[in-house]
Amino acid sequence: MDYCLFISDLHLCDSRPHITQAFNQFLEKTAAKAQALYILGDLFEYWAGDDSIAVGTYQATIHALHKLTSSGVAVFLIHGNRDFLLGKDFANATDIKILPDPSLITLYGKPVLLSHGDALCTDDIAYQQFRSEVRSTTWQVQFLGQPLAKRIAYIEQLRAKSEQEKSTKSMQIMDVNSTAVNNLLRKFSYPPIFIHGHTHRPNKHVHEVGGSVCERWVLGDWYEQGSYLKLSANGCHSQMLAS
Ligand code: LP5
Ligand code: MN
Repeated sequence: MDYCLFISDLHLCDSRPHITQAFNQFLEKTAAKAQALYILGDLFEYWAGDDSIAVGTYQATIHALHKLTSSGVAVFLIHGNRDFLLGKDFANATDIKILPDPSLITLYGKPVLLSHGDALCTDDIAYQQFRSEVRSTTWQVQFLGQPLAKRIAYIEQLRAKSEQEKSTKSMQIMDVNSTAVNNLLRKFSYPPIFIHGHTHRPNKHVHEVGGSVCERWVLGDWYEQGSYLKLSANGCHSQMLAS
């Protein structure tokens, strides 16, 4: 009970029903015993706006998350690049608290920095330009003003364009930029733990900066096998779900 769990990049969608099933089991059997669950972005393959709550694809997950929060487990979420339109209605339907990206929290007496991680990929200029546009209020008001079917059709085109562009980008461009990481750590006074996802390259990196040591834990995706990070007073441990 005295631990918190961290997950990201599940990319739940109709075409991968086994992941939705694995996630439901994870909520019932694993997250139910935790103090809190932190979802660090890209829970869904995409989220076109909160009117998607009524769409069948999402209902089982929304119900399962609400069941978890009703049982007393606190659930927090940071937006990913695919589900940054999750809003107040989703938060109300699940009783999840949406946190800003990045967020500094304190757990077991230690500062812990949380982020999705896409903002750190500063070498990916095309993505960062796209990101700043779609994260603006003006763009979002205009986008959400369109009918759901039209938004989904646009997202489908965008997904195809993104996949095509990614195939031309190097692995290095699509990773976090080390200066961006160091700048963020400095901004938050060198927290001992930093957890993020997005790159789908699960790992533990140790940064010795500003005379401090920071463990940067990168979460894995759930494409092949579910995984999570467990944080207790004894520190962080990454865990795989049984496949
Ligand atoms: O998600 P991932 O890891 O696969 O790729 C990201 C970057 N791509 C994206 C796009 C999403 O994957 C697509 C789904 C998003 C749904 C969002 C819903 C909200 C509404 C938004 C509607 C517009 O984030 C990818 C990065 C990669 O991470 C690694 O960091 O490289 O970035 C890109 O590939 C983006 C391109 O480089 C630039 C895209 C310009 C798009 C211009 C508009 C095109 C309109 C399409 C119509 C033809
Ligand atoms: Mn992402």
